[in-house]
Amino acid sequence: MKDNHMNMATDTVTELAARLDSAEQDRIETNSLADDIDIDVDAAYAIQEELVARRCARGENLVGVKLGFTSRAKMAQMGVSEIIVGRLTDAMEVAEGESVDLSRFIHPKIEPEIAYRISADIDFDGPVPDIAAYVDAVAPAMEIIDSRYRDFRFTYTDVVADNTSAAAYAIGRWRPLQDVSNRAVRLSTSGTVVEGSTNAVLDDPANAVRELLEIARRRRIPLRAGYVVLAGAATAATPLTTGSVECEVEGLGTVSLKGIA
Ligand code: OOG
Ligand code: MG
Repeated sequence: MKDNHMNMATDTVTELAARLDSAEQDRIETNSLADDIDIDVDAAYAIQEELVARRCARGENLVGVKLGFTSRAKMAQMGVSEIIVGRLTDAMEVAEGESVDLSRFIHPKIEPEIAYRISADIDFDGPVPDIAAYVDAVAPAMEIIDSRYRDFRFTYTDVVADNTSAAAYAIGRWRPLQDVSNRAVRLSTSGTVVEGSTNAVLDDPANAVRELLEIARRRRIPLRAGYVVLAGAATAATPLTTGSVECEVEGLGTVSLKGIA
């Protein structure tokens, strides 16, 4: 039986968040929530918030946000064509060059990203500020995504509820905020090289930050000084296996990590 509520009951939100949380902690994929229940986008964000609250209750701290499906390559790969926002915690951070134990994940993939750093708490009730007023730095980055759904198959609301597949991320050296449009991007793993351009992200990754402000205002997702923002992958994601991975963004340098068994 499908359950369809305009405003999903709190216990249903709690139950679905617990299901995704267990999938992540036990590394056992779960079925699409859409197989059992109809959830709308508001309910999906409520589940995401509850899921992240559970992580914070275990001692993790919010350190940023991430955007998803800001490039056609990602939309085409996953069949979702609307921008999504997820939360990053300190437990997801991988220091530059460090090893990552792949047994933490179910079926990890890696993708090239641009990271921006928020420099001031954003007041959603004030006028929309210029990007330079609230972002002070930019860096090459990589994101490890790990859907908690079977075979990485999900609907739009599923992936929002699952904190947009967020699993881990690495950030290279911060540079002062600058125009990073039209830069070549290359992600090399032991077996593959994927190449693209930062223009794949909404013509300029800075536009992803502008979009974020809109969505965060609408959804009341706080954006605080010091937060990291991942603008969304410029290319399709690649399976993450053991060995070194490096992402190079023209003019911004590189960021690397090492997958270990
Ligand atoms: C969802 C996350 C998408 C991006 O950069 O577009 C994302 C997924 O593909 O599992 O992080
Ligand atoms: Mg991503």
